[in-house]
Amino acid sequence: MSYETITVEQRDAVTLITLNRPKALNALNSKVLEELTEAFAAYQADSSQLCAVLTGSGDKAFAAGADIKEMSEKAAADFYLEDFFSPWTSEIVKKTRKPWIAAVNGFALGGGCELAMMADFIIASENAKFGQPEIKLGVAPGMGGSQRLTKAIGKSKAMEMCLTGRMMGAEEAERSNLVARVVPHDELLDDAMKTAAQIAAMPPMAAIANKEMVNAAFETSLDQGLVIERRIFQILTASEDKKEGMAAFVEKREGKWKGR
Ligand code: DAK
Repeated sequence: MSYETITVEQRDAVTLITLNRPKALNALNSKVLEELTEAFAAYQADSSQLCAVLTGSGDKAFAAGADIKEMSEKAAADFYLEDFFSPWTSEIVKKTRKPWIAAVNGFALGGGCELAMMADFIIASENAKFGQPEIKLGVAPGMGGSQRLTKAIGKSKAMEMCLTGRMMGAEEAERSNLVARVVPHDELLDDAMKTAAQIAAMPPMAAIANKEMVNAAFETSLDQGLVIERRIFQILTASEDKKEGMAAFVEKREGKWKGR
């Protein structure tokens, strides 16, 4: 499938999706979100693909937010009637059960920061800058920023960032648990692709299950989360990959996964 605003490449079992509007710092417009929706659905549906990486083209930005030029022309009724960006507010995240990583190579602002935070985890280049500057435009986060940023870095820092619009650099983002790791700018894509390949080499059903469990921690009480964890563990013990994984360990060899 060919796209206008993103590129999609399969490298073995890893799908690399690149936001491709570098002149607009990869700002997210309706077309980008429509194409991302298709690309993530295709990734989810393709059983040969076991992990994905989302990054931005060019050296400066992952995504500098929703496209302000597009939004400036819309009335409140348009946002409401089009249910602007609604798939990305939660639907796509829920439908993509397989793992994906955001490789943040520069500005991740507004909707760009929100998109990165929807990933299972973020690997950031040392040039990455995160922020929710919507207040400066007279609005506020609309794609989960007020919620996911607060859950990731806590109320005080999230509130400060939303109220002042200040950007957080990569080092502070790592210290604040917003990102899993910071790597040299030139090594970002390589590092993210290697990490994705490492995940893709794991038993695929167990990868989905691990993701589901960790995500449950955001939605449930500890007691409910522990039950979900136990139940998923118990289901996995019935899988062919569990049998193979444990046999491979005992026989000191690599496992061969069936994904079931
Ligand atoms: N939209 C459109 N174009 C953008 C853009 C953006 N967000 N950010 C940058 N650009 C464009 C610039 O206009 C410029 O284009 P030309 O003038 O060359 O045509 C080009 O990218 C290069 O940008 P600059 O010349 O400004 O580059 P600098 O290095 O000087 O500055 C910057 C980089 C990232 C600091 C600056 O560009 C900037 O402040 N950008 C805006 C950042 C921002 O405010 N982001 C938040 C946008 S609001 C919703 C869900 C979500 C949202 C809304 C609704 N619903 C569910 C309803 C999300 C809202 C947002 O994200």
